[in-house]
Amino acid sequence: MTAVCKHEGLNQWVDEMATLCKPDQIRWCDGSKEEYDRMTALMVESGAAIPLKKRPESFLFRSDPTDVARIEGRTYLSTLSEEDAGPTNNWIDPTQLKETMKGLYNSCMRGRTMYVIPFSMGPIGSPLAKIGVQLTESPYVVCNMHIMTRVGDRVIEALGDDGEFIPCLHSVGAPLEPGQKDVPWPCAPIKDKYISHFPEENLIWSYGSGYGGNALLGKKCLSLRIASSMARREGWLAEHMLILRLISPEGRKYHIAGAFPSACGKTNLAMIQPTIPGWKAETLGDDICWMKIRSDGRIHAINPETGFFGVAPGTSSVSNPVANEMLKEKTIFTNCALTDDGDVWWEDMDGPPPAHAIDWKGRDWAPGSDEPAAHPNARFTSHVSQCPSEAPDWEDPEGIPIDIFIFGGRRSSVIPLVYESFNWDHGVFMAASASSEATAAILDKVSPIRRDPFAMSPFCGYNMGDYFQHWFEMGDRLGENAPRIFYVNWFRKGEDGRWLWPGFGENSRVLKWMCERIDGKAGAKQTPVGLMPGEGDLDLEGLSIPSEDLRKLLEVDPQLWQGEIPDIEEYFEQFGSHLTDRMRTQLDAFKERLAKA
Ligand code: GTP
Ligand code: SPV
Ligand code: MN
Repeated sequence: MTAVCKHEGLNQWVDEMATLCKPDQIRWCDGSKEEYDRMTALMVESGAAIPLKKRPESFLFRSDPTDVARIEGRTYLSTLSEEDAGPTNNWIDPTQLKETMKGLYNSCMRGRTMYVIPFSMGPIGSPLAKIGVQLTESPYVVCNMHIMTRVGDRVIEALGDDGEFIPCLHSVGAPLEPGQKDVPWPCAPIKDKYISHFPEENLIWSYGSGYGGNALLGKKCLSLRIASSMARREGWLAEHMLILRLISPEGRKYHIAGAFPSACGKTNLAMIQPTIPGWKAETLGDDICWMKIRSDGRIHAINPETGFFGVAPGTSSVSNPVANEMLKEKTIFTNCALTDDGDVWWEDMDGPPPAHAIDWKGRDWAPGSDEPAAHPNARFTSHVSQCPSEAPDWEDPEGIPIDIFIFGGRRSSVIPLVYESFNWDHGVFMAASASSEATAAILDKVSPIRRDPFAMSPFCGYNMGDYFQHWFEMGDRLGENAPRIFYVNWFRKGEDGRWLWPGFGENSRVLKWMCERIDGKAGAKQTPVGLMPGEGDLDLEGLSIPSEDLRKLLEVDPQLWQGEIPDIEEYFEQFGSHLTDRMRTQLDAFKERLAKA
């Protein structure tokens, strides 16, 4: 039963948006299992969803080929002053953007039902939680939101008659004329897509896309772009980070928050199965982390989401046994291939490829085909409760105290396997100068390597120069309680193109070194880039890795690093007066260390 909403402001906003979008009807979502089942049944009937014989309560969706990932070129941060959005965001004046978008929204839901999805990011009632309400005509979005967030009546109850909520208007932008037959994945052409944020009003307007972060507005739009802007005003952090608990053989718990750009290993690390005997890991989150300093002086983290929207290709019992298990039932698959016996398939899954499959575009596929069977950004949506490594206290409303921050990216050269910052300010500099190679998680091509500070470049809801300053200030407030900061690169390649580091579960060896650093048990050597494990400091027992590879992985080549400097400088330069002198001091000190090396 849908609760009657007594929130006048919310009712009025829903009315106004319905008047603009003109859906045939309006449905308030209650978040129940019945509702989820009703929606999937509807989509199976329409042909949008394919039930999977091999995986109970699981469905395959195929998106429109133009709607397969986030589109950064169509993502906007609309502040009154362009300077407040900063040089890393696309900016349009709010009045102008709203005019354009109102034109698109006008009658955009004709022939369809508008769903009202009240959702909470974070446990309802948690001091860290925020409530949003998404309007959408996409039943696919409703089902994904059921998995990824806390949806329904309990949110309406928590809102009461005057609670604060973040309005999130979404439309796929494909009205139906009377008698017009629907397509499996309605969306608008790329030129009409807009993923817009108005951080000064805590407002989100998304138009034209039904995929991932463009359409599941609790994710990047609310939990990162809008939340990071709120976090700056309110003195907390909203980050693109996984949250992981490591447990040593002695039972000591370490809490790690790690930021890597899209498709650079967050889900894999969040679900790591350590290969070192006696060490265990528990998953708290794989994409988004909200953190506040509490009265104990430490920074505490929650995962605002309730599900995983993870990259499918590459997932196997070897790379990610936890996810492999999690996906056996109750999962939504998008843009994977379909096998003849009613299962999904993707590149680098266990076992040999099927002799025949239907690819993500719905065409016949066989091994040796020119194109992959699954789209490289094909994804699964599964609830946290299905994750075998889920931490029992993952919903703790007060959050988990963080010991370690990890930053990183995907770089086949230059950047070593791991290094530690000398101190907080140096760590902020390391994170701010992070870089990564392009992946399939972004539709529009960016340069082959780009600066992606804190893995937040596409997700920071204000001027990124001010974001760096906010991080420096958080360090000042944390003082002695500040987590230690590390940088990792799992993606170093040899000249022959193979990975130098085995990665995945073996990454636990690097994590163990970090934990031992905190406890003062492991050694490190000084290098110009930071502190690195010296000979014998990494636990490599039972791992056969050529010593030459290891040498490369832990090598700092001052000349190669010199080559990074102009790019880092140019990147920082664009922030002008928004770049704090504290960052310039770090850059100068780094240049000096390199020159002396
Ligand atoms: P988003 O969901 O886009 O934010 O991505 P993510 O950061 O969660 O990335 P994910 O864990 O899904 O990894 C993406 C890709 O990186 C997959 O192809 C993985 O196989 C690969 N990958 C993850 N960890 C490792 C690693 O330790 N070594 C290597 N070589 N590849 C890895
Ligand atoms: C990312 O791109 O970082 C993702 C996928 O996690 S999406 O939710 O589509 O943004
Ligand atoms: Mn992500």
